[in-house]
Amino acid sequence: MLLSNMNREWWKEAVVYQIYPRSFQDSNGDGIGDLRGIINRLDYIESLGIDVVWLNPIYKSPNHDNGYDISDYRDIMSEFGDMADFDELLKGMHERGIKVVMDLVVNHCSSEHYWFQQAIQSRDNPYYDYFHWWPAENGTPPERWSFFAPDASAWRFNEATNSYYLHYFAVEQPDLNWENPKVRAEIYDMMHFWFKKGIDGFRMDVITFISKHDGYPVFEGVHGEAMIDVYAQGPRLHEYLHEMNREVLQHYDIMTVAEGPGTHINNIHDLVDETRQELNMNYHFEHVELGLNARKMVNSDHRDLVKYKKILCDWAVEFDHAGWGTTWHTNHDFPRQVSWFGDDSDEHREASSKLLSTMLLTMRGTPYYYMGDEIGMTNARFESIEDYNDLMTINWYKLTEQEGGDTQALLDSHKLSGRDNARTPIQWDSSTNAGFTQGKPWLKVTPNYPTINVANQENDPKSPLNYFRSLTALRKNHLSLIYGAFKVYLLEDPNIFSYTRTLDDETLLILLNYSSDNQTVCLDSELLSSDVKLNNYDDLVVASDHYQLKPWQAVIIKLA
Ligand code: TEU
Ligand code: CA
Repeated sequence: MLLSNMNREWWKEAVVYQIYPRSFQDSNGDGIGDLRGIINRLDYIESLGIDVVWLNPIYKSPNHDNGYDISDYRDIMSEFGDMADFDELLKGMHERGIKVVMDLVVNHCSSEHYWFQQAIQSRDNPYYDYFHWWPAENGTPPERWSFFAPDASAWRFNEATNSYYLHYFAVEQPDLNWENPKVRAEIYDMMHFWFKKGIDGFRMDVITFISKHDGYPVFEGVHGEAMIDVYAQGPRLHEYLHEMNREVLQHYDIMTVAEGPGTHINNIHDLVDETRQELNMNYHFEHVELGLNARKMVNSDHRDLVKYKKILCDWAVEFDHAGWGTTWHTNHDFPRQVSWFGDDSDEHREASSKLLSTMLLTMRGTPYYYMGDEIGMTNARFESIEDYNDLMTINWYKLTEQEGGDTQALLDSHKLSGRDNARTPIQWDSSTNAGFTQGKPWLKVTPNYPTINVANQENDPKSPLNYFRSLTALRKNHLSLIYGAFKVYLLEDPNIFSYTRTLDDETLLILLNYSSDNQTVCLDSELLSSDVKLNNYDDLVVASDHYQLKPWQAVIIKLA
């Protein structure tokens, strides 16, 4: 591939760093991270060499789902601060050359939003049509599965209107009715409000769900969680996104990324190809859901490297001619990368966390990197349901209990897969509560903070933190890692992930040993070189027909 043929864009060259504000840094001792806390850590954020920060929702919210239930889209959650703090934060980021992407949560709002409070009064209320309803005189509504409802049903009866409203997520998260042009106009107007403040883009929460099937038909033969793929097939999804692009997005130099449950290779081009004029990027869930059954129960595919590689490689080459992809291992909804994909034992934690970061920053697509992974933070592994805050784990626990199921098995799986694993406070130092708060943290700090923390790693040139900084720097100096052609080797090898990235006259080989054992990697002579650009060990054994890799060794090698 030739750079001169590439359609260069800043968001293709960026590394996105995700901040979950609730858990980043508390500044006033109430145990909840806040905007002032982020402002106080701006120099740290800049030191990482990242380009964009994605903030999870910071809007006014009663926090049934930690900000994903928004009661006022133009105001800041009181626990996080106020609009003056936001303006200062945005300015501070921009002064450091960092762009800011906000979460756009418009599939649903909060049941405390003015629109919903009006809507539930009567069918004549002008806001009634802002939501989706099933009139009770039509009988029981057809099955719709809810992620978070205590009874798993996405319909909830409302007495005053004698109708059921739709909520794909919690009862407190009613779905907005995009079929109503007034709703779309309100949303576009709100997006302009934030773009005029100077934000640099949106990560769009479950944006693939916004178009509902007319008349709420029965989804024949599809039940429970399997409905996710059907939810993503709403008939007017692309019409709405194209309209949003025309009305809002195309007027600014910004980036957009869909959170895309239900996206697959067979439908992705409709969403992200340039000619479609919809969104820039999407993230799918295929590799992070590998090994997960319903209710995030873990199955044996969890450690199947060959399946994992095949998913990632298929997506990497899918954008050869059009569109652009993303890479990620976790976020606030998934376990810590080192605990799920690596080996978080004392022996291998640092090497494996460096390896996983290497994959994310050298694979094709814009990396979305989750806060805390740069120091190799691990899963919290809560023992008791009492320790959980997340309504997902709590509701599935209750559901399992009601069904007379195995609640211990659910807890055991969620120690590995639960969302709260990645939501524990950032481990800044070895002082009380890891330096996150002077008060009582809203979610327990992971007990390994005296060992795993930023302060310890700052002064250690070989720490995961400093390795991550080298990676972001290296990526900036090698456009082949961004625009280069992707080619995989040894696809069927159950331990090794190896691939090249080639642009103009440069080829980089990335060798990753996803195992806690030594591995011999036999490759053709043109793939053997000792010109090492980055290595998570001090040395690399290159023989006449193979490389010898140590446990979780990751190397980036320039080929002659
Ligand atoms: O998550 C949407 C969502 O349901 C998936 O990420 C889901 O967790 C995954 O498919 C399960 O394997 C978004 C937000 O990221 C999440 O925090 C919110 O709770 C949810 O939307 C509702 O707004
Ligand atoms: Ca606080």
